[in-house]
Amino acid sequence: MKEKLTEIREAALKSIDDATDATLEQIKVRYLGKKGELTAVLRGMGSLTPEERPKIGQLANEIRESIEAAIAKKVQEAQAKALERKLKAEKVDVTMPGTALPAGHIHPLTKVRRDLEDIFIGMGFQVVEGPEVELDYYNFQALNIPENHPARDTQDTFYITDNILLRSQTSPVQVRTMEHMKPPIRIISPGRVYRSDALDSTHSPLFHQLEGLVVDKGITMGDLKGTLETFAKKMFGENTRIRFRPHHFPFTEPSAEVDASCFVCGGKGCRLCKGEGWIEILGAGMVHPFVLSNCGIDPEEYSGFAFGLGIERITMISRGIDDIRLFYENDQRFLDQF
Ligand code: 2NL
Repeated sequence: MKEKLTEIREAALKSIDDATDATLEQIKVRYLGKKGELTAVLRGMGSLTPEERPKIGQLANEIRESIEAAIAKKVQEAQAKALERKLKAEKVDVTMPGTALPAGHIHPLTKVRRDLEDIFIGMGFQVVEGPEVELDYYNFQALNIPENHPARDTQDTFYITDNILLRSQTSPVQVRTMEHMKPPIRIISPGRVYRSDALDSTHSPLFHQLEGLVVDKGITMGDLKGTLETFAKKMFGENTRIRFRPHHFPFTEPSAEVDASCFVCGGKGCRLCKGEGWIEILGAGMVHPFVLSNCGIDPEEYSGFAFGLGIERITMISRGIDDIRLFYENDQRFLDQF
């Protein structure tokens, strides 16, 4: 019987040693279960002498314990191995450098609009906005643009009905402001404007304008020049000078086109200014008395100046961009340069 028990122990320990997770439970049942081999041997203890019985009983218990211990050890090893595998698979190297995600950034037109706004806010102007779908009255009539003026041609303006259109300038915002604001008025109106132009390197049916308007008692052309000179120096550099060339707009009198000295060559003439030394930056003038009275402001008591610039144009000049279409195509290779 003793030999039989030792055989069982050797066989059990060997098969535990070779066991996998799946077979370990079978082995346990095979040796230690109610119908197991060890139990079967112990059942035959009745045939032993009273002296042999406790010795064999003790041996059987030792064997049971050693089999149980071997199984427990095997289970623990398997668990440790599984944990190790899991830790290895899920390992995170916290010292690894992060992956930089490609970050978006401000569109050049937005950047320049904000710069322009900051410059004029710094001079005491208020930013006002208004509708892009406008009445003919605010876009043309109130601004002293006559019925037969070429700007009113359906070739140039997007009409929605006879008297509703997409604004072709941001002046209507200023007309609306003058209607309800008492002077002193110091405002800029940036925003989208629409003209029925074919798209080419310098024209787009949608572009962005920023207009300025100052109305108060005693406003003169000197105030206009000083304001625009301060603006030009802040936008293009402290050495920038400006000059006025006579022009005509229906809504200002007198009117002027305004040039800035070329910030690349300083006025000597170069590729940017096409040898001129000067670059046209905006149109301006003294608000026409008709426009003031259309808006309920007495031109005998008040005077004002106004100016309008294209944000695309200013951006193209200051950033050396030669094609307006680049602003709207959202080509990353273009946008990433700003
Ligand atoms: C340009 C330059 C300009 C104005 C816009 C304006 C607005 C009011 C009254 C008078 Cl409410 N003028 N705006 C003045 C001069 C020039 O824009 O090249 N426009 C076609």
